[in-house]
Amino acid sequence: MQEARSRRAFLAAAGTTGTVGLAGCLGLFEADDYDIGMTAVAFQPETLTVSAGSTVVWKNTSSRAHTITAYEGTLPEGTAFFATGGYESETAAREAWQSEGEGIVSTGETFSHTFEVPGEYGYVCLPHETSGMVGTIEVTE
Ligand SMILES: [Cu+2]
Repeated sequence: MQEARSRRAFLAAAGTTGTVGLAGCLGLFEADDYDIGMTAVAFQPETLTVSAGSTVVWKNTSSRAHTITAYEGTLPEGTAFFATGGYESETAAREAWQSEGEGIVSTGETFSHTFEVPGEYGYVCLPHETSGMVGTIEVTE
């Protein structure tokens, strides 16, 4: 979360600095406020490639509630599980969603995670798993 705040602070600062004669560009900074958006039943883009140490920001750009839940079995060795709601395992995240509808990202909300270890990370939106709402983060050296 700290990285996300730093990033947003940076973007805000960049927008402010660019105000002189570049007011038209402010919209670009806003649009770049996240890396992965969400439609009704899809992550966009579905696959994102970043370099190790990058913080990825998801934003719910749709009118529906979604989750970002790592597929635990796909995570590179030694990396931490990640999920909206802060659960420590895929099982816990699934139970919270199925029993209480918890762990969701509502419209306009963001979630971020920093990827330190190269490899492929699969994740899913639990409410729309059957609709194929899955994504992959490819982390390069
Ligand atoms: Cu979804």
